[in-house]
Amino acid sequence: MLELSGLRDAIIDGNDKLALQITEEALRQEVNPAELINKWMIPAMDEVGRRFEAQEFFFPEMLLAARAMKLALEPIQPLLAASGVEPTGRVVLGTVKGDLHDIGKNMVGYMLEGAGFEVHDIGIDAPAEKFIEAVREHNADILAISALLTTTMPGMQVVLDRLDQAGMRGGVRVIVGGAPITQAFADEIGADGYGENAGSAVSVARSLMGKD
Ligand code: B12
Repeated sequence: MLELSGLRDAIIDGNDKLALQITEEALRQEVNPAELINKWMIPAMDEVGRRFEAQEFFFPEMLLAARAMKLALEPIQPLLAASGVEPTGRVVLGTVKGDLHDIGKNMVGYMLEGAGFEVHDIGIDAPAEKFIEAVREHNADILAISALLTTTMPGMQVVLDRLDQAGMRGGVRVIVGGAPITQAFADEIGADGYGENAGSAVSVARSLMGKD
């Protein structure tokens, strides 16, 4: 019998091939992708974070775990993004300047695509100007910004300020998220929405589009 705790352990151990193998087998056995992500994969990353904080893990271990997580997410991505419906809205998505974390951002992107949004991902370490240009280029309805470090959170305020200065703040709804972000922080910087996880990113985005 397939032991799904092996997926969590493979990610923590940075064993990307095993993590992928278990994920593929689980999907063949029709295990729900949401269960794989929420019960085994995200807790694995939380454990990696805990070990990093406790100095049991260092940067290389964290990087290997992230690689394993990303590889294991590959066969899940098309399932999250599968949707044939009309675009619900256009989203520009990115991680703020100075921040290289993108696993959670990517999951938000897949889920938004799955909910029918057209998603333009501008990647990681994105300066404010890059967000502004992308919003303009794609005529975005929603700008979704991710930050995983307490030191990069203020970069979100910079993006909002630049949007304001460019006279574009009224034309786009801004949603923010990432592990250190809270509703209080979102309110403080004047964002239109906050999502704790990829699922709530979708409900917030839908509600901002008036699609509740
Ligand atoms: C993997 C990882 C890395 C990888 C990232 C690889 C990659 N491609 O992403 C690497 C090794 C590169 C890395 C580097 C660093 N990291 Co790191 N990292 C992590 C770790 C273990 C997991 C992050 C993750 O992927 N989580 C899983 C995903 C699914 O969750 P998530 O990102 O939170 O996303 C969800 C929600 O937050 C939300 N969400 C995310 N974005 C958005 C956006 C919107 C709009 C919405 C609505 C929602 C939303 O939805 C997502 C899905 O549900 C965390 C610990 C942790 N548990 O968070 C530390 C952690 C974030 N890292 C940390 C640190 C310190 C660093 C480094 C500074 C380490 C160093 N000394 O160099 C560097 C910084 C590099 C940089 N400039 O960015 C600290 C941050 C502490 C702090 N207070 O700021 C943490 C918390 C570890 C710890 N406990 O100390 N890291």
